[in-house]
Amino acid sequence: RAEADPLRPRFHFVSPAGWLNDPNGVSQWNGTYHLFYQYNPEGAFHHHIQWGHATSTDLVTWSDHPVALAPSEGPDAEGCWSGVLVNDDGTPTLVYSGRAGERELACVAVGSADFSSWTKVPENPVIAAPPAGVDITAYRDHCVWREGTKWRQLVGSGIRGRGGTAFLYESADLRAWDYIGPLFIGDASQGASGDTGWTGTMWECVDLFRVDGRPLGTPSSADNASDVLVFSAWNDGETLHPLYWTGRYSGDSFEPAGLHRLDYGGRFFYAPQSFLDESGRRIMFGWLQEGRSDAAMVEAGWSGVMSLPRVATLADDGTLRFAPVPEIKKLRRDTVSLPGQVLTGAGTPADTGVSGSQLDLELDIQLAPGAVLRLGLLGSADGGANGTPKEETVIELCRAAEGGDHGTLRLDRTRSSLDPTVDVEDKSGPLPMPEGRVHLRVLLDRSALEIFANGMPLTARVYPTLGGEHVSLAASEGTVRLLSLDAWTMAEIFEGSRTLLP
Ligand code: DQQ
Repeated sequence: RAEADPLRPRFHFVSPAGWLNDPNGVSQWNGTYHLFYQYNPEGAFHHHIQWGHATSTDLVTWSDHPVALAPSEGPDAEGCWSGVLVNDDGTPTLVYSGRAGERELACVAVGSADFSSWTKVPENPVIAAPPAGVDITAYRDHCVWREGTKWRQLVGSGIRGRGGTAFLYESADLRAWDYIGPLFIGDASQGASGDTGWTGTMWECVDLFRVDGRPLGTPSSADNASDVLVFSAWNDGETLHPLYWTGRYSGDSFEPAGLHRLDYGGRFFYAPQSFLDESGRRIMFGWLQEGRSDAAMVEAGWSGVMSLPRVATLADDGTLRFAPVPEIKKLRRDTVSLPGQVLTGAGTPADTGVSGSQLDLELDIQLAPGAVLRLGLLGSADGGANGTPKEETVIELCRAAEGGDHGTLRLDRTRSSLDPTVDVEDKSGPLPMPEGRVHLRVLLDRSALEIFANGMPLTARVYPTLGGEHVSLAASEGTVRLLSLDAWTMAEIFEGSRTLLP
């Protein structure tokens, strides 16, 4: 059933069956990439969560492996929630949140050298309780790293009435942990949008790293914004969006410099986790959650998509930029290129000759002040009243009327589906565009859509019902110079049917 679903992605990683959420234990080990994920093979709902496991040698195609962790009697009886993989002097070791009695505590499992079997350590839970005397909202998920001769760990949490936080711990052996204190405490009312609750009552899946690839805690040069703390803002049960603080981690605390949105798709790129690969790239995966109802997910038989791996780099302004790993280009097949041309607001849409629902598009564009480029995807053949397709998902690039280097990236999903039960909320965010120039990359994979405009990501889900595949391009305002457009259909990464691994 799931395999036949036309909305199921074909070149993104999805679980063999049932439910998938957060990426876990993302890493590279002797050349092989490992992706673990929150998994329920029993059905497309979040329950009795296990750790699915897949490996890759190229970050493009994936091989399934048996489940690495499953709940068992004890501190993870109700679920093996999110966590990380670390290299403990050659031994692959998982640090994760065991769930039992509706609370989560840190647990550890050690792997065999070939990653095929995992043994939970007798010391579990390795941290017996959250810090005493603090009124916490929740407490789970782990970021673990080596610093000097010790291990350090962050556990995501929140302090009631104050805001999200991450508690810092230290250990010599990953088994016995000393509590140090909160790394720092966010202000729940603080935020890029000024909205109350923007940073959440709790920070899920905290991920602290140095963007220059050097180990955390090593002294750095004069610039004071080289550390990044990624978290997923969670508001009393509601998944809000991924955010990051730039700042400086030193000693036992983090001095924040700025707060930023990680992906303009908000909750559609949730619970990201990153790692440094053997070539020194900071690679991040995120969970593309669904925008359809619980009942529709169960009915479909599958839920959740893993993002394509994306590389994070630091821009001159001290914030992050992202691009899908170049390896993904291996999947490119038939290509269509459009000659450079000028599009004007009054003119008819350009005939792209591009169609498909599994596409990689690359465009270089120059926008005049006030101009708007409109790229339509998944357009249905039959038109509505005014001749526009009955269904269409529209990406817009808008340059500020006064010109300059600023504009907006917008995803208009309001006509993306005739199904009234799916999420079609608008998504948008500010887009730096030096002198009106934009490099736009769009990866469309059935219901999964990843957009990168000058490195600013916007990830979302769309649920067309009419099977439309038309790609349209037009200037809806002002003058847009299309410098180049190249499009490819993308190959599938899973051939035949996958075995449901227990
Ligand atoms: N999902 C996990 C938690 C995490 C949340 C449970 C984020 O560990 O906080 O599946 O999506």
